Amino acid sequence: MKRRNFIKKASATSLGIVAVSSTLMSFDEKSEDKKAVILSTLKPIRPLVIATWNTPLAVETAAKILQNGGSALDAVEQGCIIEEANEKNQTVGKGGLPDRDGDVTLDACIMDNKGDYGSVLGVKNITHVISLARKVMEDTPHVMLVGEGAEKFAYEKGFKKENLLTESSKKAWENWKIKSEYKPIINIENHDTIGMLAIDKKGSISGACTTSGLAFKMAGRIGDSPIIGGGLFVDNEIGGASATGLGEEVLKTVGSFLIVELMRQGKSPQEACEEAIGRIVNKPGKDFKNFQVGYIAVNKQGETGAYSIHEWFSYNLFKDGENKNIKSDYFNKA
Ligand code: SD4
Repeated sequence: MKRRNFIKKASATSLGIVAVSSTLMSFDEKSEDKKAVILSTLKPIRPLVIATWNTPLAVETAAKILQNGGSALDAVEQGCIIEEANEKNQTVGKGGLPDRDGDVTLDACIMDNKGDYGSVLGVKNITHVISLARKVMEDTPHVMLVGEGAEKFAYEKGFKKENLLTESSKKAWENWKIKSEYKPIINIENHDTIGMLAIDKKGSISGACTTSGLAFKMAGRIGDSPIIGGGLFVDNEIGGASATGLGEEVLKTVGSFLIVELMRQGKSPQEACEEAIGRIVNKPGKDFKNFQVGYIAVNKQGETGAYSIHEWFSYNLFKDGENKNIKSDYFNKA
């Protein structure tokens, strides 16, 4: 049997043999530099949850569902719901910072182990857009609904109309209006878009991402978070990735899809996240000083990775029964 075919076969989990990506390096028969192929029978880590930023309650909620035998899809939805309801988190759900016109508009997407997804974009008056995205995935022939159409669909599905602009978000908007600086200044220590990836006891992977987007964005602006391959991507055979930070830069490099594809080629989740950040910061003339992007990733074996442009990106990780907030490594150490 050709070695290439052998690798393919050997990585099939149905054989109970698992190729560990950090050690399974890219294999090129013509390469002089023949790299070692190491197969492992290590048990995959599951259940597991990883989420962007300091989101202990969201991750704990998801983890409980998984520990009780629930699906990764339910776990990521219920986990994200926690942050959407958290009014103190001003970049997700209720209490999110509004656009320049004072409207809070939410973006979300969800993707399951079958490779199906649903997303909603620029939705007003609905707090739990992650559940709405799931409804799009499960109850419509489409994958994306935007604005008024998405809101109308929400009411048809029994979602309640809510005012998403809290007093403190309104105040922040009024302060912003004094200068009305039309540029996306990103406070690199205060991103709270939640991207979450989970592996359930059966080994199925799902992911979700929900946000109010960039504070004081132009009306109608959509970021990476509801765009599959941008803010989130899951391939149940390989793993998943999610993004936070300046969505425009994530979209230009199709970051989450890129990370999953790099893992497919044999990179570890950490290596894949680092390369995806590299694709942004290494563009000629790119001035990355004033924006942040952070990625998280997990592969089928439950290896995880995280990397950001600047310091202070963190993530919550639940594995082996423990839920920890971990500071990510980062590029800009100058
Ligand atoms: C966006 N990526 O809309 C989102 C914003 C974000 O923490 O992640 N903020 O571009």
